[in-house]
Amino acid sequence: MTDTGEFKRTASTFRSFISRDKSSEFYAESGRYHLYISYACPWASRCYAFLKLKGLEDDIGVTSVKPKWERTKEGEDHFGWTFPTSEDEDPGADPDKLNGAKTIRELYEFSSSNYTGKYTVPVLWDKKNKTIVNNESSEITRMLNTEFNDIAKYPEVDLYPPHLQSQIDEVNDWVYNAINNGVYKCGFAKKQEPYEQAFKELFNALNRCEEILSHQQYICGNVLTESDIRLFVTLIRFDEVYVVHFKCNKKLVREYPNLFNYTKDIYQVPGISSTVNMDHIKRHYYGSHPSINSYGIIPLGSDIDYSAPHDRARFTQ
Ligand SMILES: N[C@@H](CCC(=O)N[C@@H](CS)C(=O)NCC(=O)O)C(=O)O
Repeated sequence: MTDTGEFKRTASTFRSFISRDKSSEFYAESGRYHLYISYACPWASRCYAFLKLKGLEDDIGVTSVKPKWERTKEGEDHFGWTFPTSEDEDPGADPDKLNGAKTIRELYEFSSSNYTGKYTVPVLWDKKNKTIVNNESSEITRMLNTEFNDIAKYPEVDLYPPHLQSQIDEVNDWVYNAINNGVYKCGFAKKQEPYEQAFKELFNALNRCEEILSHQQYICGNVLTESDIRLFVTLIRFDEVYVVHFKCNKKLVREYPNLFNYTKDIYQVPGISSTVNMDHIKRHYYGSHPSINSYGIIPLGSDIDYSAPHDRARFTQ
């Protein structure tokens, strides 16, 4: 939070790269890496979506935390991601079988004794060196896209193809600032003016997407790319959470015909629906931010069926 009441996201700290080059410190081997996620978190979910789209489930394990933040250390005020103690404590959340940690915080503390940053997900973990390799989703997705191609079930899937890279980078830039992070800027603003600024930018950007998606199936053309996954993770949370919890209430995604059908289209790409757990999403946001929802009441609406038919096949005919 800045003095002017704006929400500013801090940069990630662990920034090593896994590589397909055998001589590298973090060589892309099957069974060596593990991805810690929260189904609630859009940044973690985009990594999980890449893992599914590349067919890496048998090579990289995944553990999901409990949705609602809890105290991470006795006697301290910090609240964050925790693991359940058994499989059935909180369906969808898994105990940390790999390291026996009770919290994501412990993984950071194992990896760096003087770590002072936030204890965020996603965490990409190296079992061999018992350390966090990387905790920045935009980098993790790039590694999953290219570096595991010798073992991935779908090496031909390229979500960042060379001929679209500059366009993807350009789209990611405004989508990140105005939409992915824009909803957080609306939700966590502590003053009216930065909220209004973020709100305007958000809806201008959504209008821009709506217009682009009126003449092509995906945001960078007629092929699914990284930019679609990045946009999707915010759109799928929008009507259920951001409209209410983050005061993004100019319009619902389902009032935009192209954006809504596009959200359903991406949801129905094989593998993607299994990365969306709406129960975790709602319980996390409404339950973990007492500063903006002090009683933790979870709104009952809207129960949207994203598996319902959509009209996006019109671009492939
Ligand atoms: N730069 C990170 C951001 C990840 C992030 O902000 N994750 C949030 C959940 S959506 C988190 O774990 N927050 C924990 C906290 O703020 O203490 C990425 O994109 O990977």
